[in-house]
Amino acid sequence: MKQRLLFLGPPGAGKGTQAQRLAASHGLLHLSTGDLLRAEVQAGSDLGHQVEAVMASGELVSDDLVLAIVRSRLEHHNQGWLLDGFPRNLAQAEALDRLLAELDQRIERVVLLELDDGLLIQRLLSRGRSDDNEQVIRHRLEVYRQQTAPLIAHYRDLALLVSVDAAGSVEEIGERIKAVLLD
Ligand code: B4P
Repeated sequence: MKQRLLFLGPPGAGKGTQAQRLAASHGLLHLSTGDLLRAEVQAGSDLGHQVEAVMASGELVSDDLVLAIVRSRLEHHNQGWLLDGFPRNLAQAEALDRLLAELDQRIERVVLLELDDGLLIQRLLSRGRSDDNEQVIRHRLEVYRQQTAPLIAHYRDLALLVSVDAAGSVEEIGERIKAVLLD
């Protein structure tokens, strides 16, 4: 199976849910920028204070902060990894390419999880995280369309992209993902 992966998709598509399962079953490092940022907020660190309001509004945290977090985790990790929710815009994707070239590593596959807006909103509202009210969710979807969706073409051009239908049970989607990582 491919060992160096990105999960891409709109908020609520289930990136975190699927990434956690796949990383646990295949011994990959699971790097969720969302989880790492939330941990900083919870810990009340300086970084947490800087990002709290941005996350609550549904905007993206600054590229420099996110990149520093990713760099510190990948720098000393030579085995398989799964990046979940990063990169989130073209600047982050280009910075990741530079970082990986420096570390002599490369992305093997990008999995795009696709789901209708109706289902996304439904899932996020039932998750009930503090940034999951309808107004913020709609804004996050807008940010996704404007800033993150251009990455689909970027990774398609690099022949790394595979799309997976993210509607169905967690198990069904997990099987679809494993199937596209085999060859
Ligand atoms: P993230 O933490 O990345 O979260 P997400 O996109 O909202 O959700 P995800 O797709 O992982 O869905 P999940 O599995 O939880 O981002 C949060 C914020 O962090 C961003 O808005 C931004 O401010 C900041 N941030 C993160 N990364 C950044 C970056 N690189 N640069 C700048 N800012 C960044 O699933 C959603 C819900 O659906 C869950 O309740 C789950 O249980 C449920 N679910 C999952 N699969 C299901 C299924 N098959 N059926 C039914 N329910 C399902």
